[in-house]
Amino acid sequence: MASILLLNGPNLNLLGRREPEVYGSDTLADIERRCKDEAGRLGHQLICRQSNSEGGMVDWLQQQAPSAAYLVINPGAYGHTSIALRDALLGVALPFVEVHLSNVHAREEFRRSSMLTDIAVGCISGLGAQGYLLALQFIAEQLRGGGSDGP
Ligand code: CA2
Repeated sequence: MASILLLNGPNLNLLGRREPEVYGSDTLADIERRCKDEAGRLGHQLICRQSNSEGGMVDWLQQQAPSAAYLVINPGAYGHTSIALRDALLGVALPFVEVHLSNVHAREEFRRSSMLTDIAVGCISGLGAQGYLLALQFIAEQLRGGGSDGP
């Protein structure tokens, strides 16, 4: 059994309460519960965190990464802007999958650029909350010893 981290960034605590047409109607608690269930079904432990602050995300990654095998991160808007988050991910050297609920390529131009995608193992965007579950299934396959569809 491995520990997998799930980190959600700024404003994702508002999920389910506003903009359901963009981000779906699940709350963050709903998503975290489904992800924990899925991780358990796959034989792993999932540790969840949401932070509205860049420093809070960096601190949590530095604390948790040494005992974790993989990370799923929805960096929220910091994915488009944060060199600090990029540096933290490079610094902890934890493989990660970047998830976005919405299709960032079908929205405003500024959402198309990412500070993280080129250092991620992969990125899922636009599949709603299912994106987190697909990321966990991919990670479980990687932890099992490779998988045929991975890098
Ligand atoms: O699609 C995603 O998951 C995003 O990471 C969400 C971020 C956005 O800045 C990224 O470009 C794409 C925004 C999260 C805001 O979440 C809210 C949820 C409900 C109501 C208002 C905001």
